[in-house]
This record gives sequence, C-alpha cells and structure tokens, in this order.
Amino acid sequence: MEKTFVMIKPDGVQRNLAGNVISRLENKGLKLKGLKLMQISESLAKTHYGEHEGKPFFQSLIDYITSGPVIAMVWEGENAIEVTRNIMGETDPKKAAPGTIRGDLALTIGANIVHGSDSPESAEKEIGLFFSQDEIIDYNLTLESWVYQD
Ligand code: IDP
Ligand code: MG
Repeated sequence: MEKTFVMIKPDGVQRNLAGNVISRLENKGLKLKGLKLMQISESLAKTHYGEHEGKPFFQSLIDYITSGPVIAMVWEGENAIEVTRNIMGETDPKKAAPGTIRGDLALTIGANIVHGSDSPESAEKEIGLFFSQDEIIDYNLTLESWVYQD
C-alpha cells in the first residue's frame, strides 16, 4: 500500500489546526503510520526543500519551516500521495478549491498550513529523512474492510 509524508507546518500548529488536518485524512480512510511533533533544524529544512534552492522564496521558506514546531506524519492508503495532494489543495491558497485544507484554512502561499509528498520518489525520500523504520507502525484497522471493497 502506498505511503506518503505529510507535515503540518508551523502556522498550522500555531493556529490549532492540527486536529482539523488530521481529521480530514482520517475521515478519508487513510491510515496513520507515524507521527511526531518536532522542531526542524536548518540543515533538515534545506535538505527537505532542496529542489527549491536558488528560488527567490527559498530563504523565507527555510525561515518559515524552522520558525516553530511541526507535526511530521506518515499516512498510508490506496493512492495515498495523489489523494492527500487533492485534500491539501493547490500550493497557493487563493487558488485552492473550497473544501481543501488550503482552500478552507489558509490565505497566503507563504503560510499554507501543510506539506504532502508529490511523487513516490519524494515520498520515499521524505519519509526516510523524517522517520526511522521503528517509528513507522504496522497495524490493522478494524474499519479497513469498510474502506476497501475487493
Ligand atoms: P507544495 O507545497 O504544494 O508541494 P512547492 O512548489 O513544492 O509546493 O513549494 C514548497 C513550499 O514552498 C510551498 O508549500 C510554500 O510553502 C512555499 N512556496 C512555494 N512557492 C512560493 C512562493 O512563490 N512564495 C513563497 N513561498 C512559496
Ligand atoms: Mg512540493
């Protein structure tokens, strides 16, 4: 089953939106596999956002993501990466559709509440950056047979 890395960014934590974000992923039928509150170091931030190095917003992105604790998570489910990106909405909250996390809860691109991996390659890389193997828990959810009909 596909796994994705999701992070509630410092603005999401400070605005008490963690429960709201987690509820949306739980309600969709995704399974929580790992979770921790953590303060991101400058070097982890730069590695995580390495693809954006050199862009005009890079340093402000690093300052933002290291400005307070984040909640790092691993979620699992069928097409978890695409499904989570759809629940998050577009990067720029003013373009994000109502009903999405960013469309409902954020106003500006510089404070858009949540991160989610954008491909299987980035999910694998990001999960490995933030979690050790023993922090990712395998377990059965009794409601799974109601989420998946096969
Ligand atoms: P994503 O978070 O939807 O995957 P990316 O393009 O990967 O979007 O950008 C990573 C993060 O960098 C965004 O979520 C946002 O926090 C920040 N960011 C992206 N573009 C801009 C910008 O033009 N100005 C300020 N911050 C930006
Ligand atoms: Mg991205």
